[in-house]
Amino acid sequence: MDHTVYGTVRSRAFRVLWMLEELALPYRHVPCAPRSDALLAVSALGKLPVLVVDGTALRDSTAILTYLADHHGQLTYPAGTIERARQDGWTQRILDELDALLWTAARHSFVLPEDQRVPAVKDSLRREFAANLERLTAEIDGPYLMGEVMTVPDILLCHCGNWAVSAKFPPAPDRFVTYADALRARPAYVRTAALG
Ligand SMILES: N[C@@H](CCC(=O)N[C@@H](CS)C(=O)NCC(=O)O)C(=O)O
Repeated sequence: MDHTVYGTVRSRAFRVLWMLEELALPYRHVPCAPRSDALLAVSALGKLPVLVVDGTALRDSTAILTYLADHHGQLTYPAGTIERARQDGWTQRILDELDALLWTAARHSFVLPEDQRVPAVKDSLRREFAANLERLTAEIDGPYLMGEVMTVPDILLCHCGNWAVSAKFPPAPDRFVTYADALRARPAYVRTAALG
């Protein structure tokens, strides 16, 4: 299968690139910006990331990771199992409790037109993020989120941890740093980070 990833390493495209590296799949990388001509040519929505698989454009980093995991039977529990229901619960929680707060902070920092930004909201977002991450960290089974098996939500969680550092959110709990550092030491992660 032919894979082309649209989006810079500094965007949520990192998640897709890391997943492809974990699966040792060959891919082409187009490190474009949101709403760039290269991106609009494959997806009128203009949001990153997009993965084009044999000519079909797939949107949304979580949907793309889930497709790749299911298709290759790796980094996931099989669909329809109780473990998979728990895994999907983690995925949705990370999106609700971490990704959404980071994205709202980004919107009020540089995404929205300046006259629509409310910078004061960021203090509240940072506090909520810190409380959510602390509660979530206490529930990490270790060494991965769900114990011995690395799954899609580990990629999402580690990426949100990275994003929080670059967004100058409060420092993560020590236990989270240990968890994320082990993921960051994986050869597939190191290869992905080197793309930037
Ligand atoms: N839930 C989507 C969010 C996609 C998204 O908002 N991507 C950002 C870059 S990381 C973007 O393209 N923003 C441009 C915009 O919102 O117009 C995903 O995970 O792929």
